[in-house]
Amino acid sequence: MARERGRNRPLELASFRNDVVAGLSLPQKSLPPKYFYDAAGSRLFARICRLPEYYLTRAELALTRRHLPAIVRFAGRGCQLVEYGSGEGVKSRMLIRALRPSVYVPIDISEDALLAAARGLAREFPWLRVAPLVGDFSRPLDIRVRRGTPSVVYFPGSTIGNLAPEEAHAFLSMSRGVAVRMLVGVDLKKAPALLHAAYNDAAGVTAAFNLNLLARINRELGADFDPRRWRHYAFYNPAQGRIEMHLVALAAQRVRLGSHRWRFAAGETIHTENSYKYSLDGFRELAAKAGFRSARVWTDRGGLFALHGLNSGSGS
Ligand code: SAH
Ligand code: AVI
Repeated sequence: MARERGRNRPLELASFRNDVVAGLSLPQKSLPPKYFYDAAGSRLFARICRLPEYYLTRAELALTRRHLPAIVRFAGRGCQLVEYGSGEGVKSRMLIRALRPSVYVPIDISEDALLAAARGLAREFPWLRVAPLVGDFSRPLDIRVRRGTPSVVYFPGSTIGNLAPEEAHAFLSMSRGVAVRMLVGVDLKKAPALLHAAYNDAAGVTAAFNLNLLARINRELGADFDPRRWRHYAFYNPAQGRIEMHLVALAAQRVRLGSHRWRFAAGETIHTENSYKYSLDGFRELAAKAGFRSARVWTDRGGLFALHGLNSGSGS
């Protein structure tokens, strides 16, 4: 298994610290969702995917299984497959088996989860060249693909929904430099009650995932958040078309990180994640603005989730 490490720990820690300090200094305190995914956060996310309320993973797996021959015809067997936010690689397996890519480049910010998944795939598919890349897809990455073989970007899970529309636009524009075709998994707009349940599961796993962010800031940056004094809060914001996740201070408190101090009033929140939901046309419009033509779209029988097949506007 070829391996590229795009990481430099002291630099990574410095940007984590800078992002936390900047986010907690805003009028609406906020933290970037990419920091959910340390080893503990990735394990919690894997549990979220198996929750009865979290329909997203099951719906996307079902639609991929159902439309696999058409998806493979669209992507093209033997392509170079680049996957952003690959995580555990549950959906990747199905695609790899059917597509037989010449190389598979999974990219993820969560090093432990990425390398464990890459090792598992390399064992399961001995014929496959797996070239994992630890990195942040919100920045330009040095992705080594060969000229002459079409590259296909796979971005499942509705991770694109965690980007604000302008960030999603920037991401798609950047991907045009890598891919002739894209397969993007997108959660669809639906009844708010279903969305609410998916982000407020009865077992409290999503709450633990959200609260782990404070524990991670303590562990890695030496802050003194008391996670017991915070509560998970997630709701659908219909005007913005997104689920918002926050952490609510249960009482007035102060938090310290090195020389930085923040006061929190009782009930004040830290905004930790957005999860945008798109109509089919809403996503097509976003893709078109970034220069992609929507060629195909596949949905599950319940109409919960969509997989968009996009062509880069160059007609390749
Ligand atoms: N694709 C999987 C996992 C989705 S969870 C699925 O469909 O189930 C989102 C994944 O994206 C996680 O593995 C997380 O570590 C990764 N991720 C989140 N933000 C990232 C970023 N900025 N750069 C790279 N990976 C990121
Ligand atoms: C990774 N991402 C698409 C998930 C989502 O649904 O927005 C992250 C998540 N947050 C809470 N539950 C799951």
